[in-house]
Amino acid sequence: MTNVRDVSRRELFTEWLTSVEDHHVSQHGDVPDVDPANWTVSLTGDVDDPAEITVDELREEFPSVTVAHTMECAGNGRAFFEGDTGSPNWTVGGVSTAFWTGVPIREVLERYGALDDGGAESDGDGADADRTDDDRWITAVGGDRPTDETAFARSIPVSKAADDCILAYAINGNPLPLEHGKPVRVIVPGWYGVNSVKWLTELRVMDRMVVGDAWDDDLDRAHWQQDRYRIHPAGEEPTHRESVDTVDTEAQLRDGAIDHPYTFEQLPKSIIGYPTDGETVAPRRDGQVEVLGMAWAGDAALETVEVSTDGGETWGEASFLGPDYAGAWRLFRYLWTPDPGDHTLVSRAADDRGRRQPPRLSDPVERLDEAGADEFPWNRDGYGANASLPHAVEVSVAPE
Ligand SMILES: Nc1nc2c(c(=O)[nH]1)N[C@H]1C(S)=C(S)[C@@H](COP(=O)(O)O)O[C@H]1N2
Ligand SMILES: [Mo]
Repeated sequence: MTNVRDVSRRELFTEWLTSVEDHHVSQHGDVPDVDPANWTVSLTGDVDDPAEITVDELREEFPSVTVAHTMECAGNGRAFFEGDTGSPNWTVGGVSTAFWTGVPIREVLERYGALDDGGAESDGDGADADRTDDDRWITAVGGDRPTDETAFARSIPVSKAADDCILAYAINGNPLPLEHGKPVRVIVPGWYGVNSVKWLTELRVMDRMVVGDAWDDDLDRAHWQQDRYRIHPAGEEPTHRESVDTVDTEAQLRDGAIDHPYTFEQLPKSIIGYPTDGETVAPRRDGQVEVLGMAWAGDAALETVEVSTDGGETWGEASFLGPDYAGAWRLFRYLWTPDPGDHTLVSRAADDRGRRQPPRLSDPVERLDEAGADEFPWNRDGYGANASLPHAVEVSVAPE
């Protein structure tokens, strides 16, 4: 079961900041009972000084920063795939942008001796000699009320955690509401929402991502890392891995670099907010219509957004307006001088790594590499649906 707030209103893609009320909500189990005064985050695993940190300590004894983060659920857009690819059946409602305030994870790791110096000689223990923060992982565990034998946990590389991730206790300047992870959650800027663990109870520093038996109880903490949120066909169970060479979701897919890619970094994507689907618009006095939307590209920088007003035949470049924060979407604008009648508007984003939204989603495939070069592969749980054409809007232009 998944509990969601799906706010599939196209108009929201003209507003850079999402209000807390309009921010999508997603979790797989039940929201826990939370008593902030007695909540602690334990720091365990490969650290010099394991610790139990209270929420007051996080707020009062560590510096705080505010980061802008466009959080997209990996399943956003899965409604556009053929056939059943799981729930919630998002069209565009699973992406939002907010300011999150909290403690840089780097500060916590440094204070308790959990960061490495990049592989310098260690004193004797050979296993650690070549250890760097790129091949160590940090596993965040959520305090979700248990509904089965799984616990919600996600692993990210220590290098990413120490770079820009935070333990957030506020959203848009106010304390976290229960559904967004009260009293404290992880925020992983530029990565799919699943990595941003809510109701954080433990951070464990490990030499691999979570695979199974690192804890001595019977809860399965590997499920949400290894079995779900993987890009794979139907009828195939993802292989559990201890590590990956790249966290770029598209690079994992390319040429089958990694079996069953993980949904870490967000793929480039854009969504038109004005005009909305089915709308009839009247051009301004100068004959133009201002097409507006939002575009994002995970950890990469957006390079261009193009807009087509003929269903993807020809394209023109949009300009960017407004706020520009790493890890957050950008408002784009395209000035269009239309003829009266019906038009299909499409947008596509490209980033500075050369990644660009493909035009189509593939039909169901038995192997990911059966998808065409201009298609994002169908996958069982419907992740990563960033193709441009399915997100088109049909617009009528009124006669003058
Ligand atoms: N503890 C916990 N954290 C979680 C989840 C969950 O089920 N349990 N769901 C994840 C998913 S799939 C998403 S998309 C984001 C959504 O965060 P939000 O509800 O604040 O928008 O939370 C993530 N963090
Ligand atoms: Mo999600």
